[in-house]
Amino acid sequence: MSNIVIIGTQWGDEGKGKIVDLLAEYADLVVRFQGGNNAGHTMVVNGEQFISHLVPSGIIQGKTCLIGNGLVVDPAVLTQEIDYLNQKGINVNPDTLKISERAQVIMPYHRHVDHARERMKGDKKIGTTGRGIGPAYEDKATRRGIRFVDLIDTEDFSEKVRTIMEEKNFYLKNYLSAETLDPDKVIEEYNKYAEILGPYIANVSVTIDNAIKSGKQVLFEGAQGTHLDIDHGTYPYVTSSNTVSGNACSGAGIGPKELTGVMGIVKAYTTRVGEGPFPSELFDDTGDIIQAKGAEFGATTGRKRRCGWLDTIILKNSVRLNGLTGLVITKLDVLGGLKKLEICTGYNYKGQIISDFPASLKVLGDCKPVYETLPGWSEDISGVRKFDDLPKNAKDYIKKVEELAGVPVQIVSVGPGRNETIVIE
Ligand code: 2SA
Ligand code: GDP
Ligand code: MG
Repeated sequence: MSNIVIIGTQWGDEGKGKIVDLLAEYADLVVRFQGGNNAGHTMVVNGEQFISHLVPSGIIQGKTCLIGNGLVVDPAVLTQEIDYLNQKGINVNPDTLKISERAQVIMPYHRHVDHARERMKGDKKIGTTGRGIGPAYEDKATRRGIRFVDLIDTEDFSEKVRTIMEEKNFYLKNYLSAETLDPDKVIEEYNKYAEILGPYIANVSVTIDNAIKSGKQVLFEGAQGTHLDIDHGTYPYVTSSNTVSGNACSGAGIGPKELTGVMGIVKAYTTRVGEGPFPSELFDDTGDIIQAKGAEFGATTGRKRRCGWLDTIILKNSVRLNGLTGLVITKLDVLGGLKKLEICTGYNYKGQIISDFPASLKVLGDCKPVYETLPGWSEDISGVRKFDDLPKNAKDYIKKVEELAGVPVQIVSVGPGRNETIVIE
């Protein structure tokens, strides 16, 4: 390993947390570079489950974890998460966790605006996580955001918050018919976070640069998935950050020549949480079986995830957009027991076969998946640790994914536990 980026190839929840935790054994630093506490990354070690929203998944392996400048961070959630992890015996302190001074701070009005907008949109809602992610990135882009370096400058912070909140309260009240917020209370609450989190704030870009220069290995942890990317996803049904591998550079503050590989995590089937098109979605018993067996519920909001067959149009889009050098197939165990498995290999759009992911949601909405059918397997594969010990049909499924993607499958995950893993030599 050297400096590898871990990316979700689908619509998130591919099992990035598990794989980052697994690979963190070989890393010195683990860095998040985008998103916020919309993410929910699950790790299971010796039967114990950990869910992290902001702290990189390398923390369980005791690695130094960095929150890059590209994130929007809710300090209320981060302080709670630090406490939660420490209570579980994981050592989180200013030596093991650093927050970029340039990361954006999620404020209570971001959450309020997120909720109120979704409410107003009714059935046209995006299905956001309600964590204020979009409004925080919006303020960053319009240069009204507050960064961690601003949070700890308490005098300036109060002034900034008062000015911004005049506008926010006007907007909340008059445009969104939502509750307004008291700036004094917000300032008081956030001054407490500044005190707690102050020692964690650092120049993360310099920390990474120094580590790379001294021969250390860095793992970059993507959140959400490629098709939730603000530029390349199913816009507007996307999140508000770039989720593709290229953003590991700008969101962590390093140059592209430092990256040595990009590993794409692909769930053996497809899931999506929130609204938006999903060509291979299943609305039948098979979809329900996968949802139940895969325990497909949002790790942040608890929402039921929509389920469907593996879509290799999406996978190939991810291969190109992220420059994938390797694949990890997760949740292969979940497909066990299904008589036949479908893999989407093309879209039929009004009688024409499309093999590139369309930008227009109208076109995507009219695309019917073209499937290749493969035989399933009945065995429970969760105890398998070697590729050769898998049932033939499971091996054929993996080889088919590899052939369609044109990228080698390096790891197969057969259960949520760290050890429920097959490394392909
Ligand atoms: P947002 O909150 O503005 O980022 O929402 C915009 C869209 O992005 C989707 N999104 C996600 N999709 C999958 N998983 C995510 N994390 C959680 C998880 C989700 C949960 O790990 O399960 O618990 O509901 C995540 N975060 C954002 C979101 O559903 C919208 O479609
Ligand atoms: P992330 O956002 O990509 O980190 O994924 P999530 O943690 O939101 O969702 C993945 C879920 O699948 C979690 O509950 C994991 O514990 C679980 N999981 C990961 N890999 C496997 C696997 O190979 N098999 C099974 N059955 N569950 C898995
Ligand atoms: Mg998740």
